[in-house]
Amino acid sequence: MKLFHSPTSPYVRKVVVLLRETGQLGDVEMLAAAGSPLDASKMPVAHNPLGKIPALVPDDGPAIYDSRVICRYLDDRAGGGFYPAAPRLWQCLTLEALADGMTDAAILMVYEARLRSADKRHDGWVEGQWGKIARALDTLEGDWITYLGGGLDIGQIALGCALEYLDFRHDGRNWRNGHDRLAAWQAEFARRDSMVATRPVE
Ligand code: 99T
Repeated sequence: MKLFHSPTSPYVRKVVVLLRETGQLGDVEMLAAAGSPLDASKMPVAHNPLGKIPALVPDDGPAIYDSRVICRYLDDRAGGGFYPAAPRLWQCLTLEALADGMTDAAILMVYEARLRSADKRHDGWVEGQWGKIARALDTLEGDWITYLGGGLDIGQIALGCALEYLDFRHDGRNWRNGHDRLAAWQAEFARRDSMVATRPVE
C-alpha cells in the first residue's frame, strides 16, 4: 500500500499511529506530500480530488480517504479491535469526530495566519475557531475522563493527535489551563511508543 504522508499532519499521524499499533507499518510505502488550499501541486490530486492528505492507495483497489475511512479500513484489514462494539462504538466515533473537529479548527487558524495577507485576516473568525476548541476542551474535561480511562480505541488516538497538534501549532494558547485531568491523560498517552515515534517535526 502507499500512503501520501506529511510529518506535520495530525490526520496522517492518526493513520501512522494506528499502523504502528496494529503492526502494519511495514506494509506501507510512505510518499511525501505537502500543500494547502492555495497550492495542490504536491498533493495527490489524482488519488484524492480534494487534494488532501492522508490518502491511502491499497495494492488491490482504488484510493481511500479521509483519515476516518483509512483508519477504519486498516483496523478491518488487521482485525485491530480499535472500534469497540455498540453502544460504546457511538461514543468512540463521537470522540473521534470531536477530536478531528478540534484539529479542523486548529488548522483553519494556521491557514488564516499563513495564507492570508495581514490586511485580510479576520481576528473574530480566528477566535471563533479557538472557541470551538475551548468548548471541546471543557467538554472533554467535564464529560469524557471516565471514557478515556477505558481501552485504547480510535477516538483516543484521534484525541492524542489533536492535543499534540495544539502544542505544535498553538502552544501560546495553553490548552492545559483549567483542564488538569485531560492534561494528565494526554501526558500518559503521549508516552506510547506509537506517539513518541510520530511526534510532528517541521
Ligand atoms: O486543505 C488542503 O488543501 C490541504 N490540507 C490537508 O491536506 C490537511 C493536512 S494537515 N489534511 C486535511 O485537511 C485532511 C482532513 C480530513 N478530514 C481527514 O483526512 O481526516 C496539515 C497541517 C499542518 O501541517 O500543520
